[in-house]
Amino acid sequence: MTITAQPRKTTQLRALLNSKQLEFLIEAHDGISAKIAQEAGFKGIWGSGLSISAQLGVRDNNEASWTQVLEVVEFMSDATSIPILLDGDTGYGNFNNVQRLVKKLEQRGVAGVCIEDKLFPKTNSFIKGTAQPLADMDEFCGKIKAAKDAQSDDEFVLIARVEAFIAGWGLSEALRRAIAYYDAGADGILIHSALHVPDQVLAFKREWGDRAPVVIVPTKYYATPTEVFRDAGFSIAIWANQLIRASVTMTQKVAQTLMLEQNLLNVEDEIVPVSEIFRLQGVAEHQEAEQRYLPQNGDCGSRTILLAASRGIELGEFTKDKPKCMVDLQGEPLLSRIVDEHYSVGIQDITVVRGYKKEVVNLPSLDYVDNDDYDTTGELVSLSRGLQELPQDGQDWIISYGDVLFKTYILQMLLATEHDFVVIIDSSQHRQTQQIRPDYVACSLPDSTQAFYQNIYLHQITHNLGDHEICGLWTGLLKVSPQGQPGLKDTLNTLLQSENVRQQGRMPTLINELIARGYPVHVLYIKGHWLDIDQVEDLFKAGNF
Ligand code: SPV
Ligand code: MG
Repeated sequence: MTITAQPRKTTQLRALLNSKQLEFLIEAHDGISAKIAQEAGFKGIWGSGLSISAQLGVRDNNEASWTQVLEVVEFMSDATSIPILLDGDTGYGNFNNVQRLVKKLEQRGVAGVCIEDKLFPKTNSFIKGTAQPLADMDEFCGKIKAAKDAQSDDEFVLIARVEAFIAGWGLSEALRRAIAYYDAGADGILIHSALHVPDQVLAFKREWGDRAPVVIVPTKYYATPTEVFRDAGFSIAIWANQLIRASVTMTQKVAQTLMLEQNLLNVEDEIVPVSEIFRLQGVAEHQEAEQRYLPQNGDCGSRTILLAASRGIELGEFTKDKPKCMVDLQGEPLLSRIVDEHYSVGIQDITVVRGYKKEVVNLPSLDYVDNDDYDTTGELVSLSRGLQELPQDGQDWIISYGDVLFKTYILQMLLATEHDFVVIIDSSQHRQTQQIRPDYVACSLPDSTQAFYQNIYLHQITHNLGDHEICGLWTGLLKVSPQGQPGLKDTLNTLLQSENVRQQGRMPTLINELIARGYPVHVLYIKGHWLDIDQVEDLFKAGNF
């Protein structure tokens, strides 16, 4: 496959200028409007002096300094791959200033500049145009020569803008000047007119012929069919201020609505979502770059799914208006403590499955999935909802509950394992647990110093074990590797075909079924250092945990 490099921006602009068909430039005034112009399909951008000054909140009278304009146009250039023709006003000074301008524009990737034959500081052509003196023609020719001599890229474009009609002069003065500017080296002529009809620019073009490309700005004679410009043989038509006007229209409308209504409802559907701003800013590209360039030890490559849909009725009044995961632990919600534990071991992606009083489960930077049937379904339905939303991004899944706290070393141990299914078992918990149906486990080997060096497999999780069979209590933590994830999903989906499982199915049912299907589930033993918030007194324990 051959990769064709895009032509230089200067080459692109020159091609537009010399194209046999009518081409269009659209005004842009900042990075985002430039990007939008490019995405709309325009082949080039007009860096409008009017629009850039307007977006800076100043008049089009050279109130913004030329370096301030340069800064803006640099952002526009960086945001796009199409060429920009900068409206360089009168060149911001004499021949010397024009030379410096051209050099700086080339450095910033701007493909061309248009300079007009008025005096610095200029005024916009549509404000008392006839009161504006024109530049001395010979002095302006000197500027054109200076600009052409300053460019280091042969393709850099210099357009000379003739303001004779604007200043009240007739066709012969316009032609006299255009010829002089062309002879001085201009690559094209912009002939400007403030009439509501295109008569002046058409008359000019008839007399001018095809000596050099002619550019027009039909702001005032906007009603003219574009065919007229095509037939007349103009090179480029510039839509010179429509994007700033469009943004002012919407900005005024939204600001006024919000002022009046003090509510976002009536504007939300009228404006782009924040995600569109992110897209235009290139957030996706940045995220990819982070993967490539940032040390990955910050993000351990695991995602946690926290099952937190149930109320936690055992906590009585504490969970009247919030679910258990949001109960207060010394001034912060339980969920916040759990999230901090996960962050501290480098788990940055956390999905919380909400249900009861979901609206108050709203900590920032977490992904949320809702099980609105939390009242009539069990935790396996919540898990299934959560898993449906997860990207297939090669991360391990840590599945846990939204009401269990762990010392961080336990999470670290779990992250360090490489098996497909791993559970954390507390071997210090035997008959003393207060749970009604405790999740006791039978394993291939009870905890001991030897067990530390061996692969230990889970046989079963059930409350129904004889004393001698119990190797400990399942803590609620399960890790599933990317290789194990399809098996987990498949097993879960099969189980959920049973109405009984949908209503009451718990995680142990799923883990037991994985074992029954032949998936090895590895055991990591711990002794304490975790806390399941089941009763009111646990809240006090958790405060000191
Ligand atoms: C601009 O867009 O700044 C122009 C065109 O120079 S006009 O406003 O018509 O003068
Ligand atoms: Mg201008």
